[in-house]
Amino acid sequence: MKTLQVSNEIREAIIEQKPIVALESTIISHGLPYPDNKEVALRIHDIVREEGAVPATIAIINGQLKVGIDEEDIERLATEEGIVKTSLRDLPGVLTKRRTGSTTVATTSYAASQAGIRFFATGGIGGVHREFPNSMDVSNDLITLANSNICVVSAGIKSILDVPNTLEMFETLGVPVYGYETTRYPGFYTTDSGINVESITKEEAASLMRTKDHLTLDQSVHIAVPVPEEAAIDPDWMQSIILEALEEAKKQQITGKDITPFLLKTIHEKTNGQSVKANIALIKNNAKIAAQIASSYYNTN
Ligand code: PSU
Ligand code: MN
Repeated sequence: MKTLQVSNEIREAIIEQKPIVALESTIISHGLPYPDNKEVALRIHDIVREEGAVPATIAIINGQLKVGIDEEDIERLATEEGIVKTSLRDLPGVLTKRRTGSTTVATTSYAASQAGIRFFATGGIGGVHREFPNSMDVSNDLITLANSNICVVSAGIKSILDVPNTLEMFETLGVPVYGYETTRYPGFYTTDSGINVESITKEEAASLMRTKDHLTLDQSVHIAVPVPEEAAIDPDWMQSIILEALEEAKKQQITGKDITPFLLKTIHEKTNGQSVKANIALIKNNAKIAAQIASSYYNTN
């Protein structure tokens, strides 16, 4: 059984050691509303190319785990009902039952790593949920990143989660965390979560990946990039909206894999679309920076 289908363009780029940036697809099916989801998915392909790298969006189409999907696949993920949000534990089932699914950060990292891709841009990664003591909810993103040997560029984790405990978990798992040209860990919708972090430049990030190669360490590296200032949301206002959304989730008894999409949608409604604007601005910015780090990694000796 052939489990991984790598597009011709990506296969060639791997052989020629060109910079490649993996992109996830849960943001298309569950993270952003239509038509923003489709427009952004296509736009970030252009952004990655403008920086001299090759974009590789990853998803499961009719039971095939594809590395490098095309516009037709993106359209399906953006519009169809019943696309399965596929974290790592869902992957065997989605493939076996020949379903169509979007990949989370965990599954995207796994597939990218299998294909030999070293850089990945996303909006937000999952983490330790605030209700952890009762729900035991920790995203599989953290566990999979611990052994997929990839550089993940995101805008931090959002404060729907327990940010300090997520950072503790990264330490436990041996995943290095840096702020991109900042000493404050970004809070996804906001530029500063209030937590200190070590700063890194793109050249240093590329060089860190090479150092890790020499050490044969399999942990991923997490680079957190602050949302562009003009799209950032007031932290106090955001905090109150998050608390309302969490309360709403409790009332409606939303649990498990449904909780993150539910919170994103509720926050979107409560901010009159401002959260979506921030999400779009930061994913574009992350795609650009991931492409620049990837280019530096492959073009410097
Ligand atoms: N955070 C966001 N936007 C997203 C997600 C997280 O700001 O779209 C998605 C990502 O695909 C992430 C997944 O990998 O949610 C985590 O889900 P869970 O918490 O159920 O593991
Ligand atoms: Mn979960």
